[in-house]
Amino acid sequence: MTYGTILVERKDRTALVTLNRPEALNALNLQVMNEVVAATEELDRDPDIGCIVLTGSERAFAAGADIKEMRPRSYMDMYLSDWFTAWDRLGALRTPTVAAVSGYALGGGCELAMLCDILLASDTAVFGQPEIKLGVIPGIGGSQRLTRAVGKAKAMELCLTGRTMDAAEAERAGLVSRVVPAADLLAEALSVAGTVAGMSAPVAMMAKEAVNRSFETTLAEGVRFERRLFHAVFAVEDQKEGMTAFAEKRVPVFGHR
Ligand code: CO8
Repeated sequence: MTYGTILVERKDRTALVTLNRPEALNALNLQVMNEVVAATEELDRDPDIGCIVLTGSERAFAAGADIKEMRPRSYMDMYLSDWFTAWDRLGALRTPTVAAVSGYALGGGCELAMLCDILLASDTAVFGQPEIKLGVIPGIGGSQRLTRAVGKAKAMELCLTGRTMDAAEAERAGLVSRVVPAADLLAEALSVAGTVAGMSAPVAMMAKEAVNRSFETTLAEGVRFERRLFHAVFAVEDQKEGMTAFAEKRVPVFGHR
């Protein structure tokens, strides 16, 4: 399938989805949303894909939702179309995802990065929720996910003043897992994705599900959920393979369902 605003490439068990609207710094319009969701859901259904990397350009991961597209909309347009609700489906993918962020990740761009499971940043990355400067607020989960990621103090300041964070501050605050030089970002993201894709696919899905559950529930319920999943991995052949390979001092070969 070909798309107008994204590029999709596959390499071994990983897939790379690149936002490709350079003229608008990858601003997220409806077409981008529909294409990213369609492409990633197709990849999610593909048993040969074990991890998906989402990236933009060196200048911009995404400079936010498309302001020009939103500007004339009425309340009824937004409410009745449930504007941007499809982005939730990206967060619901079962295949692990990696955001490789270089340059601007503002507004919806920051929210898009936070919808991914692992967030790697280049040293040029800039994060923020500057919607307030446009007279609006975050609308793809930014007020919730940023607060969970960096805490109330910083999230409140970013959402109320529109101030942005550079990569070093984002790493200190816990928003990103690592910062790498811009020239190495994609290779590093694909390497991380390759590592994840080399694990047992069902077990990686369970690990992802368990970590994500921590955002939704109490500690006691989350630990209980984790324990039930932990018990469940003993029904996956890859558990035998992983532990047998350790005992036999060899590299495990996963892929047993
Ligand atoms: N939307 C539309 N077009 C954009 C956007 C955007 N978010 N960002 C940049 N562009 C366009 C510019 O208009 C410009 O186009 P043109 O050449 O036709 O004028 C082109 O991209 C290049 O941009 P600049 O010339 O502005 O480049 P600079 O290097 O001077 O500045 C910035 C880069 C600082 C990133 C600047 O472009 C900027 O401030 N962009 C807007 C950032 C922003 O406010 N993002 C938040 C948007 S609102 C949002 O994301 C809400 C999400 C929730 C919605 C949910 C609804 C339910």
